[in-house]
Amino acid sequence: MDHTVYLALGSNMGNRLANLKNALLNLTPQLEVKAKSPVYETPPWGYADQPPFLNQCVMAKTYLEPENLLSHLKRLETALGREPSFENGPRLIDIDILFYDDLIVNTPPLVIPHPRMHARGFVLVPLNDIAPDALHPVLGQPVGELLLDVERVNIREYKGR
Ligand code: PH2
Ligand code: MG
Ligand code: MG
Repeated sequence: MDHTVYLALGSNMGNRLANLKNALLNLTPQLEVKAKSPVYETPPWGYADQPPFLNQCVMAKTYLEPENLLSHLKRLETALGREPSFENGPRLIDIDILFYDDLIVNTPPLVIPHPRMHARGFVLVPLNDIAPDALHPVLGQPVGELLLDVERVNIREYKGR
């Protein structure tokens, strides 16, 4: 478990909270989750005509190399019931790699840090709860500083129903 990774989870279909919980439970044994942010309800970004998302970030340790981590996460998304959608469209579960140590990778489909994370409140708000000082290896700024520049209207901690 010698690598530190930050992941972003999102769901806006079905039982959203259960989808996030199931995803976390199924990260093991390849990953050990060390910190979890609160869950936030967030307005859909990129394509407005869809239900609100629940979003959460976690820090985990893993022995998987980046390519194998990506395959593990994609396999898990499918196992949890995710079906193909369109770009920014509704999804049962999305698990994105934000940071992998301080590595920079640009070999699509693997792009680390996540290419749009620094502009998205639904990522930075929960990430800031667990890692305000984590440095974005491309931009050289800590998460807490990136957060100052993003829209965070209607991003609220989700208390469930
Ligand atoms: N994910 C997207 C597109 N838009 N909006 C919110 N609020 N949360 C998401 O996780 C999200 C999104 C594509 O992955
Ligand atoms: Mg994704
Ligand atoms: Mg995503």
